[in-house]
Amino acid sequence: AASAAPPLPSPTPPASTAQPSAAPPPALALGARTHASPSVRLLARELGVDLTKVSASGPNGRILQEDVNAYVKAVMTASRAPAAAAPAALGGGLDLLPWPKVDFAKFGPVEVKPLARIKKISAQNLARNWVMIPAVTYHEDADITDLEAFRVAINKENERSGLKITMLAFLIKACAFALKKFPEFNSSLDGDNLILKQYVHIAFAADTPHGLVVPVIKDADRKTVSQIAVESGELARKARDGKLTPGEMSGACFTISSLGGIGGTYFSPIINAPEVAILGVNKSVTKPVWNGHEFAPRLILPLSLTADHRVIDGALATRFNVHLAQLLADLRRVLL
Ligand code: CAO
Repeated sequence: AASAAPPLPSPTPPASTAQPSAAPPPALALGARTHASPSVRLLARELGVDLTKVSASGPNGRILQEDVNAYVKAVMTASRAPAAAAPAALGGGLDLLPWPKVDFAKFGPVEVKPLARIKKISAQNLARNWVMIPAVTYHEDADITDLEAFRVAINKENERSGLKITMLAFLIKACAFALKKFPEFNSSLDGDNLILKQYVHIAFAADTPHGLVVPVIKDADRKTVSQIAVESGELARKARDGKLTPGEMSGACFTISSLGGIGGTYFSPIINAPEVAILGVNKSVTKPVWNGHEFAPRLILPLSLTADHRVIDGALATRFNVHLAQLLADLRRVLL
């Protein structure tokens, strides 16, 4: 299940409120470019600092010399802290074996291809989220027969205007509604506190030639499905062109990772910390469903919800899933 994850690639803009205070400052959001003067770049090179991991405090996101110094200081502090706080021998550390070093060329020809910058940042976020979040994935099927018929009819009506409503837009709207009903899903852990957000910003994973990025639809609860369709289309286009700004990739409360245009049945997306849940969606298929008298063909959308068990237990997660499936089965429920 982990293999398909990523969502979220957690291309998580890493500003996690749950990070220990000794941790290095948050890195740049995915897609951001580093701005720094030649002297600061030289200093970073001398100290072996990767500028993409340094928080900028200068104008227009420029990285200053003191930012590099602060980063180095934080790394040094963090590297001492865990040893003192949680010695591996006491079970607090992961105490993992080193990564296997294999000379693959001994077994046949190979090609070495450096990871793209987005993939490198995603990898670090994913690894942290994978080991730090006790996550469980819950599956549900939503009957979207009527919703898809409605979507097709509306798109036909709007053919001339060019407005195309996607299933993703309906999913974002339904999730926004469900997040308001289940506020724990719209929260973040901050130490012993749960931060409940009174805004509903929903991110969606967008596949691009450079890697996965996660643009955010702000205030999705206050937008119409048409507005969400237009905005998500524009954000996905910007993502593909590598033009998303850090602001367009930050502030998310919840993420949707839709593989519906590709296929699949179910998967286990990785939560994008400091969010507490993520919804994975695969391709809808027509299945025979017993209606009490006979098997009827229904269009079924597979949902995979991964939730942080520290905040959301199995009963709550299943209630959320059932509610979401009911909304998608009959979106008139959002009017109630
Ligand atoms: N079931 C069946 N068909 C679906 C579907 C679903 N759940 N979701 C989309 N489709 C269809 C669409 O209707 C569209 O068909 P038409 O061209 O006939 O209208 C086709 O699949 C392509 O859709 P799409 O995926 O390009 O568009 P979208 O609006 O649904 O999604 C976006 C936009 C940005 C989410 C998508 O382009 C993308 O990048 N998806 C990948 C995300 C990803 O990689 N997630 C995994 C992260 S974990 O590693």
